[in-house]
Amino acid sequence: MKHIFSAAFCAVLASHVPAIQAQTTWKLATGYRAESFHTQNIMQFSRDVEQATAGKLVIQVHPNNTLAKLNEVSQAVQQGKAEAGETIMTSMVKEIPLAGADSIPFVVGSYSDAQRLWKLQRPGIEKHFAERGLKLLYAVPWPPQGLHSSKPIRGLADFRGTQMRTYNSTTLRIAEMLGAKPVDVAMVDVGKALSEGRMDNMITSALTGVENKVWGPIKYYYEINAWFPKNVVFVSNKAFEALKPDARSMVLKAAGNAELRGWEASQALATSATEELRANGVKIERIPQDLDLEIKRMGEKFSREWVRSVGNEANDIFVPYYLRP
Ligand code: PCA
Repeated sequence: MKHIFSAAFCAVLASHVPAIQAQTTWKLATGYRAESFHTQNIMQFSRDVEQATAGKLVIQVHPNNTLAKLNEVSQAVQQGKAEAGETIMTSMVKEIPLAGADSIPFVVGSYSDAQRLWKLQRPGIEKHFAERGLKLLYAVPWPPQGLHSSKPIRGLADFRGTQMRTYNSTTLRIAEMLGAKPVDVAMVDVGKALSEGRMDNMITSALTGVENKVWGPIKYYYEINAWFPKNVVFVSNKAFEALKPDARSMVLKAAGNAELRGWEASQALATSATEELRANGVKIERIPQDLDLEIKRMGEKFSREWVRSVGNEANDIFVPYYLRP
């Protein structure tokens, strides 16, 4: 009886072979670790898509710069090396200056500000992505960017000549403004760079500090809430358009859910990561008021430079951003 059942089962399977052959696989490249909350969210997105499409669309996640380096992910997708990808949006500022709105210091001070900015920025970003053959799926912010340092920071002079870790052209410009020596270190190499004495300080989230176990070399963390950079997940238009319409809408629905889930996770981690730094002996301090004013002034200078270089598109998002409560 068991035998007959399995024979029948095999016959059913065999009759489904054409459907199995119609399976599509997308490779998704990211420069962040598999354990990162962004990557975990992508993996959930991939499972949701697989389930919704009954296995017809499989998204294979290639984390940790294995398929393409973080700053090259968008080119890799444009060139067809991967169908989909995730990168930090500011890694695309050279091609898409509007993406730089994500790391202008002291414009966005909370998750609700970050939501407002994203709503205003999204149509322009979608347009620029489309011009490059990319379809934007969703974006999720990192927790707010704070200052990690091996030495206490009491004034601007404490940055001068220090080795400041940078992760994109904006953090590079900020290091220059502070008179520090910029050192480009990928997120996944921060722990190594610290133990080798290649960096003294960095502006990034408390979470990135936790994920790289920076305690030891890093002794101070200042919650300056400088900006909320977003990671963006996208697919090549060609791969997206090759799907049947129902699968396309399933992908977009799963992407919408991934965006909501990601923003919630980011916000929860913003608090827990700072507490974890503290529990591991990092001193959580406030920067002195006059230094706070000075770096805010520097932020304004940076914004002016940015608005001037981007032009109308920058005004299109910042005028309504500042006018609406
Ligand atoms: N972590 C990433 C980008 C922003 C963040 O919080 C990094 O440090 O590279």
